[in-house]
Amino acid sequence: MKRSVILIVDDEISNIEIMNATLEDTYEVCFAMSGEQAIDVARKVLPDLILLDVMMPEMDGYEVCQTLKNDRMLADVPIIFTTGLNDQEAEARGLSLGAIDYITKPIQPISLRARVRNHIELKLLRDQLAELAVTDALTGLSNRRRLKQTLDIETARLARTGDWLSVIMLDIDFFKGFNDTYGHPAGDRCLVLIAAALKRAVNRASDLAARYGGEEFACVLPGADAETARKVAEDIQVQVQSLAIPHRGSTVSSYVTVSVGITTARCLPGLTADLLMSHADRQLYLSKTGGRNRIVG
Ligand code: GH3
Ligand code: MG
Ligand code: MG
Ligand code: MG
Repeated sequence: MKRSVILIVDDEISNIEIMNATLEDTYEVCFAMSGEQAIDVARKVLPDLILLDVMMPEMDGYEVCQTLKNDRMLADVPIIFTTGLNDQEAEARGLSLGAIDYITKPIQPISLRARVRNHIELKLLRDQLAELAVTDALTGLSNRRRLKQTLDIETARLARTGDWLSVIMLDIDFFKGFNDTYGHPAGDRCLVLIAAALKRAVNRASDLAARYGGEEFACVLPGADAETARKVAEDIQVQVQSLAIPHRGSTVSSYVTVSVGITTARCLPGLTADLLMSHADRQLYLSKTGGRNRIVG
C-alpha cells in the first residue's frame, strides 16, 4: 500500500531530526525549514499531514496555516502545530485557524506517533468518503454530483480560455425491455459492461464519464470540438457493439445499443452547465425519435 506523506516544518534541524526518527519507518517524510519553503513543498507533494512549527523567522506557522487553508488543493490537509509555546491562547489561536491538533515541545515520540497515526487514519477515511460522494456505486463511474461539479468548472473556464467544450449524452435502447427479458440483475451487469466500454472510449485525463441516471450516461470533453466529440461518440458505439450483449427485446438490433446526443459549445454569454445538458439531452431525444442506435450532434 502507498505510504502516507508527512511534511515536517521547523526552523530547527534538531526538531526535524527527532520527528523524522519517530515517523520515517512508517511514513514518507519530507521537510521544510521556513514558512515559504513549507508552502512550496506542500504544493508540490500534496502531503497527507503537516507538522507545523509556530515560531519561525519571517513567515510564522500561523501565517503558513492561513495560506494553506486558503488554497483549494491544500485546504483539507490536516495540520498539527508543534510548538514550544505552552500557553492556552496560542493553542486556541492555532486551532481556530483550522489546525486539527496542537503538540507542545519537547516532542514526546510515543505520543507524536499515536497522534499522527490517528489523524492520518481520519484523513484517509475523509478522502474515501469524498471519493464515494462523487462515485456511482454500481458502475464505479463518476456520479451526477461530480458531473455537475465538472461541468460548472469547465463552463466557467470557457469564458477565460475561449476553448471548445463538448458534452455527450447516451441512453441504452429499450432497456426496460432488457430488464423484462433477462431480469434486473442481468440489467445491472449490462450497465456495468456499458460503463466499462464508455471508460475505454473516453480516456483522456481531462475527460469525464459519468452515470447520469438509471441507464443514461454523460461525458464531458474539455477542449473537444464537434469533430473530436463525434469521433469519441463513434468510438463509444464501437465499444458498445463489441460487447455484443444479446437483446431480444430490441427492435433495432439483436444486441444492446445506445442512442447518443452531442453538444459542442464555445464561450457564449449566459452559457451554463444546465443549458449544455439540456441541449445534449435534446440531441439525445432526436437520436431516439430518429430511430435509436445513432448519433445526433
Ligand atoms: P428507450 O429506448 O426509449 O430509452 O427505452 P427504455 O426502455 O430504455 O427507456 P425507459 O426510460 O422506459 O426505461 C429505462 C429502464 O431502465 C427502466 C428501468 O427499470 C431501467 N433501469 C434504471 N436504472 C436501472 C438500474 O440501476 N438497474 C437496472 N437493471 N435497470 C435500471
Ligand atoms: Mg521554531
Ligand atoms: Mg432513459
Ligand atoms: Mg433507454
